[in-house]
Amino acid sequence: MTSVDTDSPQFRDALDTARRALQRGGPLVVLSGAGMSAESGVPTFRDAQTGLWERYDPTDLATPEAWRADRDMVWAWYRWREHLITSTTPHAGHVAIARAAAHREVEVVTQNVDDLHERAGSPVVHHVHGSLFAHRCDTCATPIEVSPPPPEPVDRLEPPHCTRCDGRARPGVVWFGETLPRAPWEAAVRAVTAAGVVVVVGTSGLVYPAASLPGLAAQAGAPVIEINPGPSGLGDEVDVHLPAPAGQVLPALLA
Ligand code: BJW
Ligand code: ZN
Repeated sequence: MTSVDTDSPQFRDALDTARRALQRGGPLVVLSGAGMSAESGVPTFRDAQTGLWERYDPTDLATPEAWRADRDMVWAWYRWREHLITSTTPHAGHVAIARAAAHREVEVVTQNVDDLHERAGSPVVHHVHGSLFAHRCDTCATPIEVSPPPPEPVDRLEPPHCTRCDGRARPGVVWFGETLPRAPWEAAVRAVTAAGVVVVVGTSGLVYPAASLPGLAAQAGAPVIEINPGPSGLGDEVDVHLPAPAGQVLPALLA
């Protein structure tokens, strides 16, 4: 991760600008991506990766084509990620967002398929890319309860059968080429267009339609604050960029 000097005058100026933007009335909307979970130990998609991530391009596995080509491999990978996430905990940034909801209206719109915002106590979380834990039949979409994931990564695992048809359990996430679930997507669009201020944290801003949400907020008149230690695909829609890790800057910003 890029190291930043959070004591520099430039960073302090940016933090002051962001704090003033937060003083505007109206709901605070947080748009989070994989970088939000990074300091909890969940690997992102597009940063340099370690371990199992080195063997796979995660975005190659996040497709219906990958599922059709090698279901047992994709299922094993998602089960391993479930295990990984259940062994992590929310960090100070998740907690700061949850605490902010005690004194103002806060809605979280997340691309993340983990449950770290909920476990930190955020009351309103819209999962626009679904959830790792909401397994359903790949054929008839019936929800399917599955056993806990194996504690060690395995190369292949057969997904359980559906009880209603000859389909199999699949993860409840949104793969490339699939439509986003209607209710969270509509809630996300409503939230950003009604926002008083928007904080975008830990996303490369490359995946659509989620990457269009900061622009919608800016068009509707909300100041957009970006927290990301690295560069992103977001541009003019961002009013102030705080180049620091979420766990470090969110507690300072929202305190
Ligand atoms: C830190 C940090 C720290 C590090 N603190 N920050 C319009 C234009 C072009 C293409 C399209 C378009 N509309 C649709 C498309 C196609 C496609 C798309 O966008 N492709 C692009 C890649 C070009 N979109 C879709 O297919 C979407 N569906 C759709 O549009 O349906 C309509 C349709 C149907 C049929 C045909 C056409 C259209 C669906 C997208 C689904 C994305 N799914 C995934 C996998 C989810 C399941 C899983 O988890 O396995 O979602 S892909 C992956 O990327 C995942 C993420 O949610 C998503 C975004 O990634 P994110 O969160 O931004 O993470 P990273 O890794 O990219 O970035 C991390 C960032 O954190 C970095 O910037 C770091 O610097 C930063 N960071 N540490 C703060 N400590
Ligand atoms: Zn079924």
